[in-house]
Amino acid sequence: MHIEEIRLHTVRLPLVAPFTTSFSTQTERNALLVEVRGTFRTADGVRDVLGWGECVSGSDPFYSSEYVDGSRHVIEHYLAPALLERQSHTEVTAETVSEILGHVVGHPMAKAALEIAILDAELHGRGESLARYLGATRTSVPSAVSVGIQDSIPELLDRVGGYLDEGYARIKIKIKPGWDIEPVRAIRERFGYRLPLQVDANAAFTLVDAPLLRRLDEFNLLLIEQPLGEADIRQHAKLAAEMSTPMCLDESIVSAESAADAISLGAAAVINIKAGRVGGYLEARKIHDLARALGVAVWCGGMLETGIGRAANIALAALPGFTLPGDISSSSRFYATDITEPFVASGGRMQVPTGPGIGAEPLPEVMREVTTDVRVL
Ligand code: OSB
Ligand code: MG
Repeated sequence: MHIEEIRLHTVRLPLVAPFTTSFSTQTERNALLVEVRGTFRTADGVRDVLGWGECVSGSDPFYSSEYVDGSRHVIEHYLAPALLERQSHTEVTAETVSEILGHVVGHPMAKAALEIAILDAELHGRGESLARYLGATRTSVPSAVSVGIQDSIPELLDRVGGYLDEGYARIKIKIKPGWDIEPVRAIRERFGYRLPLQVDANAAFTLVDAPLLRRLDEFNLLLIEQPLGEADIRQHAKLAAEMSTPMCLDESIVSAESAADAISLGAAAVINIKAGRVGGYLEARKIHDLARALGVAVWCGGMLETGIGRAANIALAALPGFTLPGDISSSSRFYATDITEPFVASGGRMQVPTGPGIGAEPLPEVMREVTTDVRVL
């Protein structure tokens, strides 16, 4: 496409309830959205196109090194200028974005947001959905939910019960040292051993905790997600060899290369794929393809996305290798008012958007209320 303008919108959305992980408690989401306007050449002429992408970095650099203000800065001062410079002599396409931005070290979430906004615009030009473009084979995907750390076991059981009443296909609970075995035991005692259940530690443990973590083996969990540090791929392999619960990596998988390393070392029986963490939906598809070829299950992670990021995640999760339910819940799980038409799961499933591109766009009247900053690049 030819890019005419890139706009960065920062929005602030209150959460319906605080979301606590081993690394923070969040009561709102500050999200950075990329809007790309330009033109796209088709067989019948040149069309105006518009695309949207969501940057999944959080307010603070606690999940990974990226954070909203840093992402906005690197897009404004490095990434967007690199794309605009390139198109002064060569056409920029979504499939060349990661190569064009390759000289900037890191910042995968910022790069991913630009790539998906350009891809959304191009797919609008071609009248093709993201799901179809990526190679999706399903028209709906299972909808599962991530439950934050609660103040007490009774509150946890209430929340889980509420989500089960809503029909979610699987429950994931966040764990940390001191909130680990007992919450899992309580859920099993209340809801039974057949409920699809998994845990996510967000890197809060070390190998010294192996004897404790092994106690999770008796609870028939689908998987344990990222118990150890981001850089600890070898330690995860060691821990995996000592546990029967399947080992799943999130933070440690930053590229197709790290996915291949983790799989070959025995550190990942399962991979949580988040497009932002790996630099975009194209790299995410690569990891899917690699894992599928090697018989490793993948599922689609979430980062409290607004409807823009959620729409794209649903398309990704419709690929055939996504054999476990993803952290793809209804918009209402986090937001009373989403910036797009809300996504609503029904019967534990979410319909895959069929419209062109990601199949969702911000509602101007909501954007007017929640926008805190706009930059025109
Ligand atoms: O580790 O999967 C994670 C949210 C923010 C940062 C990291 C994680 C999460 C979640 C939420 O678990 C998943 C969702 O968006 O539903
Ligand atoms: Mg995780």
